[in-house]
Amino acid sequence: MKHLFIVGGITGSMQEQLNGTFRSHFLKEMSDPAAWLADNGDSIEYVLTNGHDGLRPEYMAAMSNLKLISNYGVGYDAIDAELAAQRGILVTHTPNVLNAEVATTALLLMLACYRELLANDAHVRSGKWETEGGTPLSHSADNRTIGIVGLGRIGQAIADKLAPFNPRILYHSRSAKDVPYEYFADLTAMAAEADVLICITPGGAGTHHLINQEVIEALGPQGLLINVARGSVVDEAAMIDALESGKLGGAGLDVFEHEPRVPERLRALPNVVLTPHIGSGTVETRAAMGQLTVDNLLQHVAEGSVISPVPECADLI
Ligand code: NAP
Ligand code: 8YV
Repeated sequence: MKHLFIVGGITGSMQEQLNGTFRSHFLKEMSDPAAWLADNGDSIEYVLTNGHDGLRPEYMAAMSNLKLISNYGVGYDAIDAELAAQRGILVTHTPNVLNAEVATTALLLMLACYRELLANDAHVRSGKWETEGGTPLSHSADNRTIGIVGLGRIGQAIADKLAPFNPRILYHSRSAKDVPYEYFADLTAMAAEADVLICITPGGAGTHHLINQEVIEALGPQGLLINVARGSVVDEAAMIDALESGKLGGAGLDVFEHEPRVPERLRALPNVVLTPHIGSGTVETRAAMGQLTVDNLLQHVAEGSVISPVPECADLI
């Protein structure tokens, strides 16, 4: 049996599939993880974690024989993949199987903002429709200029899913792609041109506060900011200031800088729609992600290879 260190929770189906090959050690069941790792760290060859928790550097350091970190999620900014690669440790993640779901979440937030879904729902529930009449007209989501920040796997799925809304699609990423959309190397210029910005880059140092005050104010009083990437990509304080002062029209947010803590000022705003990091959070998509997470582990034990390594580890294969 191989020893598997599990950070966070896993589904029953994942556990069942792991049982024949691994002896699982759950971080959440350890009263003193540092002491446990001091005694047992050398036996751990495999880690299963997720995009929220990653793997703390001191835990990784305590696992001298670690071979593979399998991440239940596509974003792995909470794992130091470069350090892992230097140590010869493979990191795998779950690309592609969640593209459509996260794209749906981005559209859900955009549509809820434009069509004032929350205010309209609250109006009916309160009984005011009967006593006071209908609500003010909302705004159309059709025929908008939409700037996608990060036109990767999910960004492309968002563009595809937007098609029936007849958008003009702009995009910003580190390099231009062979796609029929307008590329903007300058994010502020794209924000000035767009009605909506949809953020779907990775998190981490490279994108920290990419959406800053200048970008937010360029998006403007009628503009809508949708963030399904990572909370760190947006300067949350600057965004809240702009939402409060009317310099930014509205926001649909699935991720937050210090989640699950969401500032009271943000929670109090009427011009935002907030969801608790549910981008990929359906039974169907989490099952597909869980399967790929497990398959990476099982294939490595059986054949020494993996299905979906992160780019930093490409040379290790
Ligand atoms: P991907 O295929 O690697 O695409 C990432 C895109 O971001 C690429 O277009 C890349 O541009 C761009 N990018 C990276 N660094 C950038 C920078 N500094 N400035 C501008 N653009 C930059 O990744 P993906 O599979 O689409 O996933 C994207 C991210 O979505 C994940 O890493 C995760 O953080 C987030 N996510 C969130 C949820 C959720 O539940 N809310 C679910 C899944 C994923 P280049 O191609 O030019 O390098
Ligand atoms: C998950 C995500 O919430 O894949 C990602 O990067 O952010 C989401 O799909 C998370 O990683 C699951 O643990």
